[in-house]
Amino acid sequence: MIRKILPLFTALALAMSRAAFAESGWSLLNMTPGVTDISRKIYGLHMLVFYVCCGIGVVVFGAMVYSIVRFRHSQGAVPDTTMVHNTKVEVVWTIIPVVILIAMAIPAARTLIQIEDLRNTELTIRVTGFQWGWNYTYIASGVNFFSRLDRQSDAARQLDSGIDVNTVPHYLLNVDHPLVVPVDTKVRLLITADDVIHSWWVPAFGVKKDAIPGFINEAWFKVDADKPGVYRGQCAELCGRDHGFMPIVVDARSKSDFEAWLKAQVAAQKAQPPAQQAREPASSSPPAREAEQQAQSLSQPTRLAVLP
Ligand SMILES: [Cu+2]
Repeated sequence: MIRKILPLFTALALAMSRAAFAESGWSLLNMTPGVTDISRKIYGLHMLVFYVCCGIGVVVFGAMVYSIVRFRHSQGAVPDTTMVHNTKVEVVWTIIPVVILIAMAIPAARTLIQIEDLRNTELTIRVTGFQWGWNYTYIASGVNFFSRLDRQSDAARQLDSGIDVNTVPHYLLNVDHPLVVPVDTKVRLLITADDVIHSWWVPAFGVKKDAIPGFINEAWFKVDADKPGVYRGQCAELCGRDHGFMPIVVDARSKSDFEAWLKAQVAAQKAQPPAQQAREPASSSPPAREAEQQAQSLSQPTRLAVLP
């Protein structure tokens, strides 16, 4: 009877503890596996190293506690004052960490090489960070727009705004124009900046790359075909006063939805007279005019240099 009940009881206890763990919020402390192959690999590496650290901790502290208890003075232990070194032990405590480090370095290097592999990308987007927002250019189609903190968050964040930030959806994590990308497509980002160093960071994609003025950094991601959705990130490089107010939002859509969106953007861009193009964020316009438009529409003055 007990043999039958015990596995059931154990399974129930496990399920309950898992649910309690998820509800407690403790699971939020860990990294998430994300929605790309690379992000899952990074998560796997993180867990591997975490478990290795746990194992080392248990062995080292276990040996320490055992020695302290077993060889205590009250039990008649006498310290060996003559021993200065022990070659065997020294060889062992050198070889074991070296083996552990190599065992961790091999999968890490493999993933790093994959992260840097920018062959066979299908869509290229230039990402330009500025104080304080992002500009996206779809290289092949020329579609270009600014992506800044959404107006609701911007209004609520002002001193004495009187707006309860809890009423603002995705407070400080929402933008006016999200970056739209297709799922199941290898998207290449060319990341740069106009003024100071920023960093384009979307945890769910496993991408965090510095945006440096005068340099173009590359990164890529490929969102799982079955994971369209909205993914959020932030600037990850302290870039000045409003560093905390330049979130990133990526809208990953199905390939057909993306194509339709891109077509509409291109058509809208063509339909606009040149003067209007300079004012409309979802269109291509000369950087100097964009700077004017930025300065007018932002609540604080903004500087936007012409790209080199
Ligand atoms: Cu920044």
